[in-house]
Amino acid sequence: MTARIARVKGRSLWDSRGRPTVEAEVTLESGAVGRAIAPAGASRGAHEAIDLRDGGEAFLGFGVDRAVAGIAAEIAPAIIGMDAREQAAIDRALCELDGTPNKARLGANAVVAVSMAVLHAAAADAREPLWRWLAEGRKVRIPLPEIQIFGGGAHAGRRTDVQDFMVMCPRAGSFRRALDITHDVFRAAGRLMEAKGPLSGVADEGGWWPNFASNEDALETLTRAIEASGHRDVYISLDIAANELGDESGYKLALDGRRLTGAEMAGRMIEWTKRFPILSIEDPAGQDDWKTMAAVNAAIGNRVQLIGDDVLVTNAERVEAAAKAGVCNAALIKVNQVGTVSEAKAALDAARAHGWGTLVSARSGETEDVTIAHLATGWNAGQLKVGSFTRSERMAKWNEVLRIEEAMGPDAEFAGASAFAAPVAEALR
Ligand code: 2PG
Ligand code: MG
Repeated sequence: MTARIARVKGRSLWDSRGRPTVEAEVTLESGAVGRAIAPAGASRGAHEAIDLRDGGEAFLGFGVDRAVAGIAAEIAPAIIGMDAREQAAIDRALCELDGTPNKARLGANAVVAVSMAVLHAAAADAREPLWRWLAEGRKVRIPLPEIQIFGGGAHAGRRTDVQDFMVMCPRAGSFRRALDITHDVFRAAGRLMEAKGPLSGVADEGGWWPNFASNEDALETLTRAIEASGHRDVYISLDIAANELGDESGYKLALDGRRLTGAEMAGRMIEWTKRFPILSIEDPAGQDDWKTMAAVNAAIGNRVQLIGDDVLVTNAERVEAAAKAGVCNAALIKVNQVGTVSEAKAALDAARAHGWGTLVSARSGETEDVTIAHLATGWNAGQLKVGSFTRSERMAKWNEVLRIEEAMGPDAEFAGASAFAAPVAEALR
């Protein structure tokens, strides 16, 4: 009975937006089984790995029959017989088999599902929960959650330009307490919107649908919601997803009726951090506008977390280049952005080597798959971004971390402020 791969099966299922997605199931000779489902982004960077979609009329072109067929025809024969515990070798084989720089041939959706399913199978074979299998005996921290209150941008019909209005509770002391506090802020935000009239459902990641007069109106409402919750030490975290707003030639804030140059965009970000309790900003400029990113980082990177998402696309080489250029102090890690578990881990390790914060992140299109809860904990990433505080494709991940925290018992250590790059953690003290 060995950990050699005996069977690899792909199938198409549905994601949280009701679009087709890929599930992979890997069975080992020992009988251990691992399963994983590919997530899908809506605000994507140009340098990301590419999903294989069928195109055509059916399912608006989002079908995944070709990706699933590739698992049976090519991926399964290539990795059957390999040892599931050799994740790096398997991921290398997947990359070589695909043969493109961005997984375009077999599809990042097929590749990531298989890569993560192999990981699950190896942990199941060892009879360990995935987080503990990944920790390899090292002490790991429970991640600090970054939780959305309003969802905007590409996840909400562009009702606000800023994509994610989130909160973080670095002093909560435990994951459970951080969620309790977030619950109160989320409800307070809903009550404020109800009182003003514009409460109208939730966006793609479960946050309140953002009916605001301006981006700053949203920031003010969130600040008031935090106050109304009665909790202290709750901070705002933004994903500007500025890639969706423009590039080095200028940024369009449609809701505010403004066009900003890169320098003005940097100025706007810096100003917001002075007016609102903002602790973290993701993608304040377009993916290739490193000049604006570096300007923001130089001005406030000593006290505000600046996360690269579309700018880094979970790519270790881009992390290295970005570190040289001084564009951010934290990296968002999305396995499907690069395609395999090993490449995502390499990007995380590169970011950590530069003293950055690291956040394992979901995509806007998700499922019941909770792999990221285990990656964030087992890799000791320090932070976890999942989306908001409603809908089970989001809550499943938060709930999984609660189980992990309970399983760790008195040994559980909440990452809290230690999750940030040293200067930001220091500024919080
Ligand atoms: C992001 C993610 C999650 P998407 O920009 O960080 O919020 O969005 O999955 O659509 O890229
Ligand atoms: Mg982002």
